[in-house]
Amino acid sequence: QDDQAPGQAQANKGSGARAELAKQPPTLQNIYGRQHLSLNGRWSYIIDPYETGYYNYRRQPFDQSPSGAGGFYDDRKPKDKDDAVEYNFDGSPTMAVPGDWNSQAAKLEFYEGTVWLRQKFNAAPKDGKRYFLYFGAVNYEAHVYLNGKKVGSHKGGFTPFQFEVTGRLQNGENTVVVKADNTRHQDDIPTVNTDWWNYGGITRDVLLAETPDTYIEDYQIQLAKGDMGRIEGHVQLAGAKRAQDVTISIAELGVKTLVHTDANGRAAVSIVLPKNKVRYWSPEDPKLYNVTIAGATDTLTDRIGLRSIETRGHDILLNGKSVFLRGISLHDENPLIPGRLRGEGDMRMMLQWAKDMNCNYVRLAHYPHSEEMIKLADEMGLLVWAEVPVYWTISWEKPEVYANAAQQLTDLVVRDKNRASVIIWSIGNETPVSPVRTAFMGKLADTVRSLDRTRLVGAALEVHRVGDVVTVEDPLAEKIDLASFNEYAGWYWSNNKEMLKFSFKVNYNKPVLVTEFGADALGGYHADSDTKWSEEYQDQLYKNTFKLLDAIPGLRGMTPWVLTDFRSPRRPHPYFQDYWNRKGLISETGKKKQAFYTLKSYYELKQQQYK
Ligand code: GCB
Repeated sequence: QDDQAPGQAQANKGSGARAELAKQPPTLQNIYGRQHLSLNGRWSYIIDPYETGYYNYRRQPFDQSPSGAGGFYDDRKPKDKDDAVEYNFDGSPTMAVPGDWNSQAAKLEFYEGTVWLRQKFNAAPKDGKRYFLYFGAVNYEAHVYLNGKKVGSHKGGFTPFQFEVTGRLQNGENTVVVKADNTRHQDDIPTVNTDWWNYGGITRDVLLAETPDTYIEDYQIQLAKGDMGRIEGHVQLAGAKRAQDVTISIAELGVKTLVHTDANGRAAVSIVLPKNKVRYWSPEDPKLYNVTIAGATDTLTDRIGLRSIETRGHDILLNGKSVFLRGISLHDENPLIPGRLRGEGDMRMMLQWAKDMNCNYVRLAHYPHSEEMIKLADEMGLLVWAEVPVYWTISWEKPEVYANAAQQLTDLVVRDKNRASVIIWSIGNETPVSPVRTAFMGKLADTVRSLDRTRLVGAALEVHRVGDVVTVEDPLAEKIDLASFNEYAGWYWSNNKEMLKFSFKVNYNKPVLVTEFGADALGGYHADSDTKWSEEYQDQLYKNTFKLLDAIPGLRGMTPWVLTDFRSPRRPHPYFQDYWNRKGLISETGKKKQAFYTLKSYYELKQQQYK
């Protein structure tokens, strides 16, 4: 496979990697379905605010010097008593990986900068096998070294990346060192200004995957657009013997289809499904089929749901039937730690809370959540809005910023394209209307459609208010499938007493999704419903909001802001906030606020209406 992963090309540019590092095969589809060794666990770490382990005293990167040596990634020990080394991973503290660093050491709570992390592992590389060092996510920039040699770098805090390390693994002990840097920059995605904690570190799984010499690199197995009787997709092999016979089978449906990959390793897949046998995936029946892809050299199994999604006028049709999206927004954060979700238990807790509220849908804001989260949504029966961190005021005019955004979007779609739960790709949140922004976001919409024609494209738009009339009008709305917008009546604008004066005017014949509304409430703080920060205020705001939104023709769903309280540096009020955004329906101690039950009752009604 000669193709260079677009992500890797972009990531390596300007990041100090040498030319030979630039060529990396595309990220493996279905990493968890592969033979792999988990490198999760306790990693030793060194906090390095001045990047002493990366630059020499003339500020030149060690890894670009002729020897490539000198950085902390050498993991050096003094040779003798007359040798001084100013760092030592042995004897340095350790932290859990996956895990953000902010929640693991008091001195890292507000830290933004470089931390070095080291892990040792044993390997026994076999001839004829290929090895990939895979990271589920590192926020934000990662430089990765194996046994003292650089294997690559990556930018972007929420998407997976990998480096092929075939021929670089040692028999026996190996050392992997990661320089993780969560410094914010105006020209990154996201930019400097957000309303969430800038959790740094290796926040998702690290795996060493093994594949055969010629392996299944990627596949797409989903219902064809507009045809519930047929699967359409592709299979992509990589390696010397990439022209092969490959069978795709779904034993439970009696399906077995043979394709032949071409000289580039690619084959289109089209499978006619047996009539009246398929159980279509839905929140009520999240049926997943075991799909096996088998070539002469490699076999992979995935659990895949089959469902269709489309819009018609105001309706969202799931498997041909109009649905109301009973949703909630959530961050990738466990309020109880607090910190990033670290594993399946955390993820189940969050999604179960959504289900307890009678949700059939979640907005995974404001960046890609983990692959495991999406798989759980598949399994638990929750529809998903998946998003990239094109949030607020991006540097719209710079081509490299666009390239970064497009790359993160591409990596998200490539990773999750086989997940039935994902019905909407969101290209951003509350981006301010202007010609450059609309050109930027319009191109993102085109990009996502070129990658996946089967799902809907959304964006959380802003509204504008003239007097009491709230209008949804944005040239970007023409490019997406939904009239989807955030509104803060009763919180940022006006109050509970007066908010019912507002009316909404949506100028599009598209399904209306209210992607956010909400109010802060400190869990356990009780007052009357006119007192901001009280549970009663939040509860009343929800009741008022249902009245306002139910009056919008075409309302087909909502994702109030937000499932749980979450940490934000923008929220310093000492009593009510203490660096928490309190719009959660569940507090940071896991207690359900009053509005939780109000939303739950409202969703019970909607469920009846759309039965
Ligand atoms: C918004 C943002 C969200 C914030 C929220 C708030 O409009 O999309 O990220 O956290 O408002 O609480 O202000």
